[in-house]
Amino acid sequence: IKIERAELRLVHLPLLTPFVISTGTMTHKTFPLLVLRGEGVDGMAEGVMDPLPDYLEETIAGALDLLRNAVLPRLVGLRIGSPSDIAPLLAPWRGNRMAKAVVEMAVWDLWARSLNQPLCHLLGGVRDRIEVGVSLGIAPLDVTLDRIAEAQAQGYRRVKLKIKQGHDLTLLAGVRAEFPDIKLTVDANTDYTLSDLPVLRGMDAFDLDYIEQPLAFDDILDHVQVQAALNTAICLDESIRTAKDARIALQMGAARVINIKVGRVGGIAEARAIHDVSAAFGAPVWCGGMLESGVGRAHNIHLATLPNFTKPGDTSSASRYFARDIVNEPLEATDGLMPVPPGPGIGVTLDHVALDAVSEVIEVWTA
Ligand code: OSB
Ligand code: MG
Repeated sequence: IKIERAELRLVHLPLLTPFVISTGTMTHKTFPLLVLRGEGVDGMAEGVMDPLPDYLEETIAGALDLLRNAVLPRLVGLRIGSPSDIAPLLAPWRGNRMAKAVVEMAVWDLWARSLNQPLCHLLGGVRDRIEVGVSLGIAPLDVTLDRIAEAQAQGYRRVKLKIKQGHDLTLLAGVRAEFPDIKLTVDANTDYTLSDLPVLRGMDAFDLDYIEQPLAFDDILDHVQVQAALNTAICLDESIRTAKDARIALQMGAARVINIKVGRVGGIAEARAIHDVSAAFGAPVWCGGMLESGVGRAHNIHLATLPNFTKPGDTSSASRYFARDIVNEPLEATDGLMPVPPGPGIGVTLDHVALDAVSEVIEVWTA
């Protein structure tokens, strides 16, 4: 397929509820959206980098610069036989995996649509709906208890609580007093250090399925010490950018579970490689989220149909995040199961009226 046109937009979508994690508060989801066209079909993807580098190093400004100046001018006009054909365009540039993922994922969607195949079929997915839970931001105990009760009533398969220093063991005791049996996890988004080992060890008392990313975003080695000191499994998110990172982390015992976010690791090829190396180590993976719009959400759902995604992911109903999404298809879970949107590619189409109201076109390239 020949890539005939690329349109890069910046989308600014208000969140229904501010999302609070240890590193800060999000009130809007701002992201670059890339739409590629070829042979009469559109392929699309969104970026998961933030306005400021508070989750990982990449920023929206940096990503737009790389895409506009280095990648997209060379992508448009290219004829590809499969998504791996764009690798030479991305390989020269160091890091910037979130920016690269936007391009790679849009090419996969375009390719799948040109073949009239759902993306999950081309990936080797093994299910047509995925198990999902909710990720609950930092809030007082009473608010958290109400949110858990609501998630339980809606059938979500696990609850992940955001924690930070000083908002951890007491919160967990309060939650376990009300909900002794729910599948529960916590995510520290890097807020602890090795000197907090006693607090982390205290979490063993709460029957957590795993503790996500307790230490620094660029650490693997110190997590080995945490994992060795705890009964609870450690899950790595920020620390894992590549299949090599995953291999080293699992080999050294830094974690027993991996959170795969396709937008974090540079795209579908790297996400599959992380999935495969984790399976080889007998380590389950699950699909994380970055509060994506329907475009990124649909990509996540398709990826999570791969066989080793055996723990519930973060891809909950779009209506939990946004009053109005930018895609036409509702992405809603029932009984904790999110159906794969059917149809070619990622299975969703842009709602252009909704999109125009919340976005600006940054640049368009044509062959
Ligand atoms: O660490 O998983 C994370 C959101 C923004 C930044 C980091 C994270 C998250 C989430 C939200 O946990 C998951 C979701 O509901 O999309
Ligand atoms: Mg996380």
